[in-house]
Amino acid sequence: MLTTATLCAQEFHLQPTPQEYITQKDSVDIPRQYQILSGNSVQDGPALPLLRSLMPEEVLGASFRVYIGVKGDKIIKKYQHRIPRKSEGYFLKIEKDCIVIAGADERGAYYGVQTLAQLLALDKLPLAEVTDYPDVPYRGVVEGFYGAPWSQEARIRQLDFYGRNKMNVYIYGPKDDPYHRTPNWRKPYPAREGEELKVLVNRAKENNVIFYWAIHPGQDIRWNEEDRSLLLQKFESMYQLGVRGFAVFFDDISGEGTSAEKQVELLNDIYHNFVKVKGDVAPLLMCPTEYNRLWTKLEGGYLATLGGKLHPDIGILWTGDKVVACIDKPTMQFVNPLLKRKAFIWWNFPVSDYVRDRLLLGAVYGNGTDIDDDISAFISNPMEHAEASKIALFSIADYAWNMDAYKSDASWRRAVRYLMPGHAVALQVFASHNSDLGGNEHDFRREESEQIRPALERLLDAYCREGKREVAAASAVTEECERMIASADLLLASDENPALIKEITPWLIQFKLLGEYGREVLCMLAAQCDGKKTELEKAASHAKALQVLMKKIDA
Ligand code: 14T
Repeated sequence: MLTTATLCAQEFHLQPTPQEYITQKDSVDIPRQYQILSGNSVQDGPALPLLRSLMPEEVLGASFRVYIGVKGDKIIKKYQHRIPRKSEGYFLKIEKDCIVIAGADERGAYYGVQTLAQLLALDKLPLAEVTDYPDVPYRGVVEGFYGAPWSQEARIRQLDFYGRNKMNVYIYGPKDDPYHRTPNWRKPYPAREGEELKVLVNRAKENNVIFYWAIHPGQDIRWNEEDRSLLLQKFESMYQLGVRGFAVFFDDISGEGTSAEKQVELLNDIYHNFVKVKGDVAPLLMCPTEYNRLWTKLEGGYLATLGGKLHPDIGILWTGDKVVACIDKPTMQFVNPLLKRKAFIWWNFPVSDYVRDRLLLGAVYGNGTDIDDDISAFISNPMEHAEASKIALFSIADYAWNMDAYKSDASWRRAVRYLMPGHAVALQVFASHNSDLGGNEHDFRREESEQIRPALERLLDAYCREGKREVAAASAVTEECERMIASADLLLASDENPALIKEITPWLIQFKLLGEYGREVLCMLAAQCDGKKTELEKAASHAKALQVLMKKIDA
């Protein structure tokens, strides 16, 4: 029999999947007392506070030692040559009497600590060496959807989630924040909202996430000195709140605002007179009006103007061949030469603002695993349901960190387990049936209910062609209906992840009704085939009632 410890070790998988993880059979007890020896370069960032929060019983002079530093720091000199030559890379080594965390830079050291945090959740620390770095420089999320913006609490949980999943960017740009867009982009935030943003900015820093604040002025901007200066004043007020990343969005607008020449002039001006002057601000970003291939009018020269005239250090967002599309090599081969830089990918998944009755809880698949060298970023636009979005975000973090190793289905299952370890089976059943978007304006579809499809097809086929009930298929479908009902009940009754359950409750109620409905339909089929008239009528009236209930929830 497997012991709990070995079970843990077997199911254990570092997230996001590291580039190289070598373990020995041997392990070491989690040290009770230890001494931390830290290099100069980690004195200011969040790496050391995180390490101290994980290992709170620091004792001066203890024999077990934890070395943490950045390339160039004396304290980790011996391990210098083991640090990957990649930004945000790190080398982590666990020995019998010491732990070494050596980062290529401060964020690298921080990610080394995040990896250690995952290992510390095991019963014993495996003797291990991790050599790791991200494939894509910027990984994260753009809160860029239409609909109810995320709550303060949801955003705080998101930022912690990004830190743990080694995502380094959060772009604030909810379409329904009036101070982000027309009409109020010119005005500073009222005091209360400003204070809340300040809290988020600090939380982002604790998680080593760049908090980008985006402005969306295009619908009513006048290309004059007054609006230029109002925009810079707004950025200045955000800088005062602690923001150190800025973006200007020109998507989904019409009229004057769409001029490439004017947009370029404004962005280059912000670059020279704000970003460069401040000196401590992350790369400036812009979302073009023609932000996907379908909307690109090459004759108009819009993208060529951006490519040729926008300062090369300014990142350009791109959603791919369509508004909603997966990203592959041809996507990048089209756009990069036009932009004259590596596009900053804004992936419109799992955003659901154009299919609001759906939850997009399916696996993340369809993006090329050979595009790491063609993109400067892979950023996801999620659902207005923050917690539910984490299923996709978990795998997006995994994909963008290590494309070669990315396994869509395994990553999806780990995401589900991560969100509700105690109810992973139930949540997996629910997610597997809540993946597709249905028909939609962007023709973007996802696999759904794959595990039951063969049985469903056999059942339908036998019934439609021969009027027969295929027994094995019928019982497989009935069992799936029972699983749906039980999963819905387990999740509705659970207090494991209240924020998630709250978001998905209407869909859980519907899911249970759908399971019950399916079960009744199968009863009808059995009764009909056996010539049992009363039973058929009984099941039919129940099925009809369930249909009425489902219509109500739908509405
Ligand atoms: F900025 C862009 F990259 C972008 O994707 N903009 C919006 C985005 O805010 C929204 O969440 C997303 C998905 O609906 O698509 C863009 O919004 C649209 C897209 C359309 F095709 C708005 C109207 C459309 F007709």
